[in-house]
This record gives sequence, structure tokens and C-alpha cells, in this order.
Amino acid sequence: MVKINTAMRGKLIVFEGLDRAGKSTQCERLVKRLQNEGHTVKHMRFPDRTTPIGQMIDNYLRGQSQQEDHVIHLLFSANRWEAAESIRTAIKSGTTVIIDRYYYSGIVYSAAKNNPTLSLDWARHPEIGLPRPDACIFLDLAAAEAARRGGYGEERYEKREMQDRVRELFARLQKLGSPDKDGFFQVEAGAPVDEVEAAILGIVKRVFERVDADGAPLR
Ligand code: T5A
Ligand code: NA
Repeated sequence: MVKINTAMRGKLIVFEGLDRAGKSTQCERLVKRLQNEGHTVKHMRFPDRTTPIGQMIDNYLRGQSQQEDHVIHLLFSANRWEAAESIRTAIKSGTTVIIDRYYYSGIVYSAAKNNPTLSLDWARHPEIGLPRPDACIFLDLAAAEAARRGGYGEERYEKREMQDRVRELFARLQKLGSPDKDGFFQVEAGAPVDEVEAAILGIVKRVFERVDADGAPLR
């Protein structure tokens, strides 16, 4: 379905959305689908809880440690920077990289805390220079709907008011003209899994075609 052109660079596609929007479910499906079609695919997620920085983030999210708001923001960002070179290398070698959450989450969740010195704009700065996605697929789901899905409420940000602010800020980030505005695709995530997957495949196909036709390197 998604044509392979081995002479071309890989594509960088990230999934975003609220907690429980279905990002991991859809990332796994997309990775398998592309692999079955013969693409080389690298599947990543942020936070990457396996690195020393990622372990600090994991402790924080599980409520086992405290971090000052700016400090945890910078740790989330650092956790992406430590992977930046490997993402660029993969893309150059023709590997498509699919990521479960990226800097959009980084910016929005920190800004949703309403800390007076941690604005959306402040939060963007440490992310500037990271590999820019060819597409950000935003799985949109009302917070009330997300709360009805399994396992909700176990981690630090999984509270209704926080999720409502996060959803609002994702919308604002998109409207304010994020640097990747053109590559921002919203998908209605309340639909059955197969329908959400079909919508995503349509987007991914267009992104592959656009990037291959354009021939520009990853920014
Ligand atoms: N964070 C993250 C920051 O603050 N800054 C950052 O820089 C970054 C990167 C952890 C937290 O860290 C924050 C954001 C988060 O609060 P995480 O590890 O990605 O981030 O954890 P979650 O987003 O909480 O991951 P979840 O696993 O909760 O959400 P997913 O991946 O969106 O949802 P998924 O696929 O696991 O599905 C959840 C449930 O819904 C069902 C699934 O079967 C599952 O039970 N489901 C559906 N049900 C009905 N219809 C559908 N279409 C469904 N799709 C999935
Ligand atoms: Na997830």
C-alpha cells in the first residue's frame, strides 16, 4: 500500500495525543504494517525510560520522586536530545522512524502546569534543533472518553483537569503555527481501532509520497 523506494531517505512520523488516546496501539500497528510491506522501520517512544535520564523521568511520573517543573521539563527534552543523532542516522540510511510521543507532548504537558515562568513559548526553546517530523499524527480524544479507557489514573498527569488543559494547549500549539504546521494531521481517536488505523494509513501514504517527491533532507 505504501510504496517503497529504497533510494529515498526514511521518514520521521510521530504520534501525539492525550494519555490513553491510542498512540501505542496505533504505533505498533503502523510499524508492523510498514515492516510487512518491506520497509525498514525503527520504533521509538518518549520518554525512553531505559536511559539514566529516562529512569529519573519514570520515577517522577510514578510519583516516586519530586522534580521542580523546569527541571523535569529539561529532563524530558534531554531524553530526546540523547536520541537525536540516532534518529538522524536512521533516517539517512533509509530507515523510517515511528515515535510514540515527541516534543509536542514535551511542550504541552509542561505548559499545562500553569507555572507562571513556564509558558508555552519558554517550553519550546529546549526542543529547537531536534529532528523535525515529516508528520505529526495527533490522536484527538475528549479527556472524558480517555478516562473510560483502561488503566487511567495511575501516573502523575492522569488527572481530568490536567488532561483538559493539555488538550486545549495542543489545539493552541497547532493554531499558533508550530514550526511543523504543515505536517500536523488530526485523527478522531474515539472511533474503533480499525477505523483509526485506516485513517492513519491514508495519511502515512500521502506523507511518503510527499517526502519522496520533494526529495528534501530531514530538517
Ligand atoms: N510527557 C511525555 C511529558 O510530560 N513530557 C514529555 O516530553 C513526554 C514525551 C507518559 C507521560 O509523560 C508525559 C505525557 C504522559 O502523561 P507515556 O509513557 O506515553 O507518557 O504514557 P501514556 O501516554 O499515558 O500512554 P498510554 O499508554 O496511556 O496512552 P496511549 O499509548 O495513547 O494509549 P494505548 O494505545 O495504550 O491505549 C490505551 C487503552 O485504550 C485502548 C487500548 O486497548 C488500551 O486499553 N484503546 C482503545 N479503545 C477503544 N477504541 C480505540 N480506538 C482504542 N485505541 C486504544
Ligand atoms: Na503509550
